[in-house]
Amino acid sequence: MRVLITGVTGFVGSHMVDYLAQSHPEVEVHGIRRWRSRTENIEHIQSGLALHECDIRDASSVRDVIEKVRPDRLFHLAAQSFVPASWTAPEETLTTNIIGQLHIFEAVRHLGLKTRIQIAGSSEEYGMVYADEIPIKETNPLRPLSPYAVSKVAQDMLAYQYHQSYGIDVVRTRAFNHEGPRRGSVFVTSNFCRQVADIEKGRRDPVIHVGNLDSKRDFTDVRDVVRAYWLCLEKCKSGEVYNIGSGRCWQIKEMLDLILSMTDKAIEVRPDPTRMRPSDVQILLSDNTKFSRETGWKAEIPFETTIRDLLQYWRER
Ligand code: A2R
Repeated sequence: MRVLITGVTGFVGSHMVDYLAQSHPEVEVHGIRRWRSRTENIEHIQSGLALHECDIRDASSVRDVIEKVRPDRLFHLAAQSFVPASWTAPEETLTTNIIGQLHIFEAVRHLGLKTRIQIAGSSEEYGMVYADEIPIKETNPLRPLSPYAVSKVAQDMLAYQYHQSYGIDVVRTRAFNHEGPRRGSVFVTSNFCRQVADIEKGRRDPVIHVGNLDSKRDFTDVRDVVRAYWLCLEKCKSGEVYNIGSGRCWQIKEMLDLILSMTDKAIEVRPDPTRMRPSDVQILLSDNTKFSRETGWKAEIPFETTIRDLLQYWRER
């Protein structure tokens, strides 16, 4: 079986390669990277990954790679993935995420391939969620609150439409927060861990700068998430959408306290207005019943382990 991973140099993509190497070594793994992509997340992978140069915003480059690889399965993980950046660069976010995906579908369609495609949507699609809608089911209205969230809703709907109109074999996922080693330092868990590691190394004063600590998130270890993505393409129904999340909620403040409990340093917590989002989602908690029922998946890695591994990752850098 040939698998193509877009976004293989990213956080999730690199863990997907690790998962395949460990649990499905028979799979032939291909990935795309841009010529300027940072490759630090995949530098530990010595063999078993074929890299192809491709920018998903460029239709011909996408078509060339898909024609060359002719993948049986495709994990579409490439994206402008950072919510705050979508406020400052909305056009780039929408183009990369929506048009990039369109190029993949068009290539598969015109080449007449039977590729099974996983689309990485996000809990951000739900956006504005009311108290009586928690935990969030797939049937919940989508009320996106950022350009990033809008791009993910569009990816989701485009996948639905290409399945309905052309029979493209696609499974849509809406993953809730996923964390672990290699998480970009712009994301909250990783950012806090990095600040603590820097304080431990004496690189900064013992002050941690934080944004909104009140919001609540459903955190899942990235290693559980990539296993879920694999199961999606193994077992899930074409055209369907699935929430992927642990179903456990942590307040950002609790997460910060957990990180602070793992260091010997006395650290002051200081609010930073620049870290507040224009409109933040107060609570995101998944109802993962649909996915668990169809695949038997459940999150296995405790959040404490995820945070410990993430902190260790920054300590070693
Ligand atoms: O920016 P790069 O060259 O380092 O590669 C990133 C890739 N990517 C692209 N690849 C090809 N053409 C593009 N125009 C393009 N723009 C971005 O997507 C990187 O390899 C990956 C994104 O990695 P992360 O930012 O670490 O995202 P993460 O957390 O792995 O998220 C995976 C998926 C995304 O669809 C998220 O929106 C979703 O899960 O939550």
